Amino acid sequence: MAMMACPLEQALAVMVSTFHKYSGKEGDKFKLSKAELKELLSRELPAFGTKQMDEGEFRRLMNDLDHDKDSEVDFKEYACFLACVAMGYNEFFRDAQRPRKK
Ligand SMILES: [Ca+2]
Repeated sequence: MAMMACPLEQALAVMVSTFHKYSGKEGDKFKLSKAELKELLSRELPAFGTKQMDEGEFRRLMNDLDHDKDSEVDFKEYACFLACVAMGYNEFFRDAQRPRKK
């Protein structure tokens, strides 16, 4: 597939395929359960720090992501979360590029 040569398209495809890699494990095939979300975060987004997250923090994160309160994270909720993470990265890079006193 020629289109896969473009990094941004590749990144979007990875976003989608990563969701399905975990959402299909148990329960609703198209939603992430709490356990699936936890596994996805710790394996695919280790920089996010879920390893150091305690149960309460993880529950709060899950609660924040689960906008429609069905106790699962659907693709839309996951996509919103990744957009938030991307915005966090953006701020990080922007701050890192700012001239700093040495
Ligand atoms: Ca939900």
